[in-house]
Amino acid sequence: MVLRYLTAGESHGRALTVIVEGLPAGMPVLASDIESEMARRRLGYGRGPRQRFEQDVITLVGGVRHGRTLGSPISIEIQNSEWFRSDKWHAEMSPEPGATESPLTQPRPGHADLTGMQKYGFSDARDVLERASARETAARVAAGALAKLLLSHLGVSVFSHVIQIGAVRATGATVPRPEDLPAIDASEVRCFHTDTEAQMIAHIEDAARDGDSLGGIVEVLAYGVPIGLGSYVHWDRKIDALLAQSVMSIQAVKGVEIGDGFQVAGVRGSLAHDAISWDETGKTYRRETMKAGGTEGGMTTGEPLVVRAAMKPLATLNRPTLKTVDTITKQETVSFKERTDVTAVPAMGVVAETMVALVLATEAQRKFGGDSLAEFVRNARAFSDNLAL
Ligand code: EPS
Repeated sequence: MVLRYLTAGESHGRALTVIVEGLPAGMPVLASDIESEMARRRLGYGRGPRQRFEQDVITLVGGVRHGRTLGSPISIEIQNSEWFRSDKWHAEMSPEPGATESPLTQPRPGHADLTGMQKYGFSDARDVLERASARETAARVAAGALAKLLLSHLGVSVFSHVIQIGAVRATGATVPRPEDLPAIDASEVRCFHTDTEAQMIAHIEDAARDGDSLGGIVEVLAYGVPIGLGSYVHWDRKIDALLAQSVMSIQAVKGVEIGDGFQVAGVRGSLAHDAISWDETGKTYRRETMKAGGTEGGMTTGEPLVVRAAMKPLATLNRPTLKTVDTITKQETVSFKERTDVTAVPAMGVVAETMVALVLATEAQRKFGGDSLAEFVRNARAFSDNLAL
């Protein structure tokens, strides 16, 4: 059984839910393991007021007994603190028959609003935006926390750092390692190269002052990845394709790069590839550089995985200036105002880690199988201890 998961719930509804199926039995899990990952997603300078009160308290509804997975589907509920703070949303989001008194009819350019209304036949953009909202990523991170726990038993660490916010790009060339994660999380913009941190914060403050928003780029790194996850034999088994799809599915992500994907497109072949050498001490092959981002031919090479994600500036603006049309009057107007973040790039990094971890855990299970954690780990060890070359 490979890992699969499904999320449900709306941003201002009562709760989000996620069901994760396919984790082996016998894996230790604590609610606090999941909550601490979810707390990381709320980090980051430039987030809106909601992050100050969303608690992301979870209830493990099924699949875990006495602190260990049962091998059955794991069900997690994440209450939306917003719902319990006041009854403001109870009528607006009620599942009972009724109608809103204030439909949103000025769709935001760049958001799912207009096309979602056309596609599903809605006259209120709220019917779209409640599910299109990035609040849903809280549920993904809960699932990703389980994937990370599974991967930790293979010695795999997945983490991220911010390399660009708006026009400010981090300049450092050192690639962070898993032990650098506490320092990255301690940075207000989750930036490893802290010399650009102050500039990034000032850039966010400038945008906030103008009621505007900023995008940016994050880099996800995974160390300790087993050799041979994914395959070259079919388009839909290639690990780079699976990673690209998963990371691209994150709200507002418009670009995904594996390794130096876009940069190597501009250099000669003699300079574009990672030379192979033999490490006699570790009795293993090494790639001398990281240009391919840890994948060749749709398979992981065992080298660190590098996945970058570019996020567009959020389509919701605190001072709406984007031109749109009112869907009732068809008159020109500006998009409706919603409480919003100035930037969510640091949080998106945590979500991107999640998506990478979910792909790696799924593919590790596909390769190594096993119904119990012990069997899964034994199978993975047997493979790496008996590599043919
Ligand atoms: C979001 C808009 C904001 C963010 C929200 C995502 O919510 P609200 O409109 O209620 O202020 O805070 O993110 C979260 C709630 C979260 O937990 O990440 C959007 O439109 O995508």
